[in-house]
Amino acid sequence: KPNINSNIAIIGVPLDLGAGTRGVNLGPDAIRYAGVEERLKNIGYNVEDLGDIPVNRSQAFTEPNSNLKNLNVISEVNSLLSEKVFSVMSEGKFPLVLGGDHSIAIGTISGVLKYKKSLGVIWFDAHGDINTPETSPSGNIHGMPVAVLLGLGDKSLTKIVGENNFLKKENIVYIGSRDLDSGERKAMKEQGITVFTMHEIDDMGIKKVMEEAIKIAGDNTDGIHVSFDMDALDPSIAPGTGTKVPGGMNYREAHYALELIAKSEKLVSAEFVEVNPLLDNANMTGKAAAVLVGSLMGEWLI
Ligand code: EXY
Ligand code: MN
Ligand code: MN
Ligand code: MN
Repeated sequence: KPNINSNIAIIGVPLDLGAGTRGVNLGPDAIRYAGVEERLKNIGYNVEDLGDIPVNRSQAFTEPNSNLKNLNVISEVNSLLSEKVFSVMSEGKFPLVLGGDHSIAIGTISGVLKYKKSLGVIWFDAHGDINTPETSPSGNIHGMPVAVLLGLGDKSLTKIVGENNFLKKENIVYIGSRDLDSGERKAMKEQGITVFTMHEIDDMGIKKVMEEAIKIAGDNTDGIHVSFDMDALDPSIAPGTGTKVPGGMNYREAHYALELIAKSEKLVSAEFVEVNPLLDNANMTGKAAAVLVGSLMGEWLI
């Protein structure tokens, strides 16, 4: 095993209200049924599954034309998740969060930030997820978590992170981007965030990209969090996700990228999101997530 905390706590977040397409709430069980826990136990981790964060759907879809759809339920779920992640880390465990739509990164990462003040984040995604309610073309909050973590956007979301607790823009790095909105490009430029799009992966190769990404997220920080949106992968290997974009990372690029993070020995927490079994083919995407977790946690080491 690489030098990663050997006690893992799995937290499921069956939330799809941040997405425009239904069904990603079934993602945590899809990853569980793909055998993620057994995989980790086989390589020597102690794993406990803490079950799911409750999602109260009775208040959902009351404001379909809002530019912050389902804000109330999403804030509530993320507050609970943030507290859960913080308490898991305080108990000396590694939080492995299974989504759910990507809005749950607000809860996961804010929880980690309460424990590791200076955190680096590697964000694998076809998208930027850095819209604000003003720039969002959809009002879907899964397109906004990075903005919230940097302190931008609606108060009821940024307050979950906390005034003095925001992620630092120099500590986040994107991998696999290929579908950015114009407001997102502007925000990324203004903030000076490092973005390795698919072009850079083609150009530099995934090894070089990851070496730089691990430097940005890992040097002078208290550790690295991996936020892995399954739509970073090419849709041919991960069809079960709601916002597919052609031309994504191939199988070995994704695995090798996560293996290099394992090797860095800086990993402190992770989340895998946007698995939608309703759009999938025999749980291909849930299985892909479970196997990627293995690579991130050092399953490839002999
Ligand atoms: N950028 C688009 C929006 O904000 O609506 C699409 C966002 C998709 C977000 C997916 C989960 O990464
Ligand atoms: Mn995303
Ligand atoms: Mn995405
Ligand atoms: Mn986007």
